[in-house]
Amino acid sequence: MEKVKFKVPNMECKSCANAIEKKLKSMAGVKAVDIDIQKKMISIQHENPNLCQEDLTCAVEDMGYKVQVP
Ligand SMILES: [Cu+2]
Repeated sequence: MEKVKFKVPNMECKSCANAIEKKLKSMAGVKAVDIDIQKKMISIQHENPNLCQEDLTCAVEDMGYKVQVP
């Protein structure tokens, strides 16, 4: 299982988080998406060897959010 973690500074509320979670969970191999709105952190667990961190961050950026990779 691969773990990917990044920050989305302009994710402000529950509906943003829900939309992002739904999008990420629709991607192949994504098993779990954990979002901390207070810390604006997203943790993803997936088991798709072809899925790289950029695929995940780009999907979030395409929705109009900014992404910071620690
Ligand atoms: Cu929002």
